[in-house]
Amino acid sequence: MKQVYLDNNATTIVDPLVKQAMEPFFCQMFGNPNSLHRFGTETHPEMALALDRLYSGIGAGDNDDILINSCATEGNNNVLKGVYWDVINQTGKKRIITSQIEHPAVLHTCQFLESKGAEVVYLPVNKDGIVDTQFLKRELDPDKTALVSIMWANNETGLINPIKELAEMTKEAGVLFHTDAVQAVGKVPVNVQDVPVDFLTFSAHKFHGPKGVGGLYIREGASLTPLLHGGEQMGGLRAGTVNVAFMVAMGLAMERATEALDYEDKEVRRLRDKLEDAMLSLPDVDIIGKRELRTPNTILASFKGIEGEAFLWDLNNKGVAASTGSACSSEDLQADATFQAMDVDADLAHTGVRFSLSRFTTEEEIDYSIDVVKDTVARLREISSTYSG
Ligand code: 7TS
Repeated sequence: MKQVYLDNNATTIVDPLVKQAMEPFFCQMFGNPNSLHRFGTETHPEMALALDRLYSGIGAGDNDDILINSCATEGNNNVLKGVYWDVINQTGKKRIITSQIEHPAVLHTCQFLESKGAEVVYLPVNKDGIVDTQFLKRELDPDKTALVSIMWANNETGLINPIKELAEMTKEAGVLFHTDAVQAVGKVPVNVQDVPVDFLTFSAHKFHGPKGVGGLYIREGASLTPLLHGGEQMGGLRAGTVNVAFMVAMGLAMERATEALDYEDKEVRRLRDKLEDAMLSLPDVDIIGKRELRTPNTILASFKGIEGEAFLWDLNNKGVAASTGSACSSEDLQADATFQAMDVDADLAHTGVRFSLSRFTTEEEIDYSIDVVKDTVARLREISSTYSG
C-alpha cells in the first residue's frame, strides 16, 4: 500500500544528504572535540562549518551566540528559566508575557515558573488567529516585564504571528524578546537582522535534520544563566560534550532548508493549496486561518460531524499519515484558544485534523491523499447518517 507522510510539523524525514554527512562521525572522526589529540581536533573544521551554516541560515551576527542543544524544548526551557534566574528572581520585574497558543514546551514551563513566583500573562489571539500587537501593547509594562515570548508560527494552524512588529514593540520598551521559531525555520525566511529578537529557538528534526539536536540563538549582550552546568563547552553556556554528528547534520540541514525556501514558497504551497482546494470542494469543511497568513505547508481542517481521531484512523489504514494536532498535547488541541478567538464552531476541537507537507512531498502523493480524503469523508458521513437515521 502507498504510504504518504503528511505530518511534517511533528517531524520530518532526514534529508539523505544530511544523513550521509553525519556518517563519518560515528566510527571514524569520533573524537571528543575538547580533546587535544588529532581525534579531537580533526572534528573542528566540520564543526566550524556547521556553525557558519547555522549563523547564515538565520542571519546571526559574528558576536551573537548559537548554542547547540538537544531540542527546542530545551531551548525554550533555557530561555524561560534563565530569565527567571537572571531577572525575575533578581529584580521587581516578575512578568512574562506569552500567548495562549504556544507549544507546551513554553506553556508548561511558564506554568511551572508561575508556581515559583513569576506572573505570566497569556495573550489571546485575534479573529485571524494571530497575536495582535495591540494585545501586547496593553500588557507590556517595562517596569514589570522581564520577557516576552511569542512563537513565530503556530504548529497546529501554521498561522504566522506579526513577529517583527511584536519584537520591535518589545525592544522599544527595553524588554527581552524570545521567539520559538521551530515551525518557521525552513518554511519562511527567518532573519534576526530584520527581526530584533534576543533569543530564538529551533529544532533540526523539523527541517530534515535528525531528532535530538536543536539550537538557541542569543543576541550579543543578552546574557542567559545556563540550564546545564559542568564543562566549558559552548563557552560555558551549555555544558556537555557536543554531539558532533548531529551538529554537522543540523548545519547542513539548515543550509539546504534555507536554499529550498523558494521551492517551499512556490511548490510546497502549490501542493498544499491543491489538497486544501480539494477539501474545500467537499460540503461542511472548514479550514482554519487565511492561506496568506499561514506557513506554506500547513492545513488544519475540520470535517463537520466526523470525529478527528476516527478520521485519522481511516486515513492511516489507507496509508496517509496526518494528525489531530501536536503530538505533544495528546488531549486537547493547543489550538482550542485559537478556535475560541476565531469564533470557530466548538465542534472543531473534536474534528480538527492537521495535514503538513514538506519539500519531500510529491504531487502523486497529494493526488493519492485527495482520493483517500474524499473516500474517507464520504464513508464516515454515510456511517454517521446511518446511525443518526
Ligand atoms: N515548539 C514548537 C512550536 C513545536 O511545534 C514543537 C514540536 C516544539 C517546540 C518541540 O520541539 P522538540 O524539538 O523539543 O521536539 N511540535 C510538535 C507538533 O506539532 N507535533 O509533534 C511535535
